[in-house]
Amino acid sequence: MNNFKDEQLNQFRVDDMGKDLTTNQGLKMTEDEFSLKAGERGPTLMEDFHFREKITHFDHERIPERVVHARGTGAHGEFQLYESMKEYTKAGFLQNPNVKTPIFIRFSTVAGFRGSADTVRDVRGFAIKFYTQEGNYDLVANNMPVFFMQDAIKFPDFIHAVKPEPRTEVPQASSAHDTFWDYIANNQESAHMVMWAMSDRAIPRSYRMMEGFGVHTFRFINEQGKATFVKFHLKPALGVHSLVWDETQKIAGKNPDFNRKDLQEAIDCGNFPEFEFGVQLLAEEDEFSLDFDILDPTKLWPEEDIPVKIIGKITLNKNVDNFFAEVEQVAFHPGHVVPGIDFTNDPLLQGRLFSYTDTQLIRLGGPNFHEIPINKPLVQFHNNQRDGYHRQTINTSNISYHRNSLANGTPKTVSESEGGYAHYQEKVSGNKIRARSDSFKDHFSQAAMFYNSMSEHEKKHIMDAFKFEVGKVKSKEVRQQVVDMFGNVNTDMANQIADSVGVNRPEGECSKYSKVSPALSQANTVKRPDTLKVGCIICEGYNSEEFNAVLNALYDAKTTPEIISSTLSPVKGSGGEEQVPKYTFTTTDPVLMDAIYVIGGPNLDDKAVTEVKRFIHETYMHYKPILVSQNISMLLDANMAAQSGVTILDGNMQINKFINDISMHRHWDRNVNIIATNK
Ligand code: HDD
Repeated sequence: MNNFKDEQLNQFRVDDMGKDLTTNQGLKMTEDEFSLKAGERGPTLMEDFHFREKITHFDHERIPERVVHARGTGAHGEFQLYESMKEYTKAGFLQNPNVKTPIFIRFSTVAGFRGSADTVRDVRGFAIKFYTQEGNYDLVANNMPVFFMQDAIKFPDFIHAVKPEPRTEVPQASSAHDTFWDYIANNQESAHMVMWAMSDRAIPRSYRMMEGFGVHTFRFINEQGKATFVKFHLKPALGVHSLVWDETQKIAGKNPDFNRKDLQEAIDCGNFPEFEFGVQLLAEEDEFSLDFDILDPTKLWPEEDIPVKIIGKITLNKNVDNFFAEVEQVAFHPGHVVPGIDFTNDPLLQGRLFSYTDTQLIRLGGPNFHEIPINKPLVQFHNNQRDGYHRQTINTSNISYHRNSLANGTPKTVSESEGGYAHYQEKVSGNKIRARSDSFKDHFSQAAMFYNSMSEHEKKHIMDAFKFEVGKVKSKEVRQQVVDMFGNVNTDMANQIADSVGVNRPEGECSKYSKVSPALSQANTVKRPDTLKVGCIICEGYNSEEFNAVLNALYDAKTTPEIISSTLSPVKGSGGEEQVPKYTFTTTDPVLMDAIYVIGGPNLDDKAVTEVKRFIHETYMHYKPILVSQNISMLLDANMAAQSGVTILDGNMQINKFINDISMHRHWDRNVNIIATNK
């Protein structure tokens, strides 16, 4: 099936390969290495238009990075609807399951600068542009279902607090500092979101393994004008998986582009990332039926109470051709809607509806950013807006005003039945007032529900994250305030944090909240071995029969085996065939693998033994599966073999076990202390 966006972009793609070098005016040049000078050793001449053009263009190459979500990556794909949503919405792209809608997606971190590391602890942006036949629809989402504040007017304050501190511009891409936690303790509506940010969700293994959430309550409107409240969800086919904290910090140095490369490589290999697209629906008459306000963006709708209805699928199937042109210039906006999708009075959403166009004006340099190829809708646009920086269209009509008779009143507005957008006529009344509704005043019940719903290892990770982050705060007063605040969520958790960061335990016990929502635990999501990276460590003379059996099983299970050895030279097995390693012990690292298989070989020298032990040790400490051949099982530390996810290979049964272990990804019940005690 044609991807119409791809066809549109094709008109703008330029291949310079094999071409003559010209100036921007199309003039072929004889020389591009030497500026025009008065004598071989003389000064460069003003006349050198080629030099001036080249340097001027270079001087102007940078545009302002996004004020938030500066670090990210993107890909093209398509949306496939499973069943018509006609009953709830008239949105064209949600009517016919036979129509595929082209999309562009951008994933991002929030706080870090454009060149910061991928694997930092942070929220991840999850922005999707649907190029529909009714214009662009943008779902500007995150990988967490709630937000730090209830009103957009606080967004600049929060961002100032989380960004590097103004005096020193440190720390980069990290919330582990005084101003962030000072903001949190003084703005307690952030409690629920902070619980998510301290959880494993904030350190995803892959953009392909994250859930996405539209956060706000939106409105669907059907053909009859009936409204239904809706929350949007994306669920990854591969389940939700995270890194462990120690890994993230090491990866930030070993491969700061970890998540970016992961996405690009998966798409290049044809392992197209997939996300199910779902909606939670709430009838308008049930607006007040929940025990929180559906306009409050610090609240989620528990899936056990309002199930997520899966209505379609997103597949990412093409990498960008040019990062700047596509990923850097894409401009999202929650206000890019289509008929059948409307807003609610969530004060965070209302404020966002202003901010996004405004930011593009400075970032992309003027009001014509909708004409940049990646932003251009598939349908033509016609109105009386004119001129401005970088205008591309040549509007031939002499008429650029409404109402007119010279152009028969065109471009003309159309009725709703002809596809015109009409805002939902919600009845609104009230006094003008700067205030927060009483219904927005509970800040802790869902924060507690989130914690209550975690598995034991997830709870431990949350506590460890708090201990790290709050432990980095220099102000003891702020540390105390944070501990007191989170005492409202869970006493045991707050006590442990207090003990670790050297402040008093919070007063009183918090046992008010017992609600649990199992869907919040990523431990309950899909587990599959597909695409997980298995480092296969080989050495000259390895057992070919065993290696082939394991490799075939790994491929059958759709994992991604990657061969590692001392050098990149081909390695000969016992059967005479050769394997060409992808990495050496120094060009990759155990933190970059999801599992390891160590076959070794008879010629494993001392240096290789040291490296293999390092790979085993790190992989073990990060709870990842390990398979070792029987003949080198002595490289395992004592008692390690008895631990979960560690296998010594002496037959096919063990290969199957290893594959199952990879599906589990992490083996949390492993005793990681045994290494320390045995050394
Ligand atoms: Fe935002 C970018 C998501 C609240 C103001 N936001 C941005 C991006 C994502 C989100 C994914 C990156 C888009 C891209 O990849 O280009 N933002 C959210 C979510 C929010 C949210 C899910 C709460 C539910 N944002 C929010 C508020 C404001 C902004 C309250 C301001 C009042 N956001 C912006 C921005 C950005 C942005 C300054 C920076 C770059 C851009 O828009 O294009 O306008």
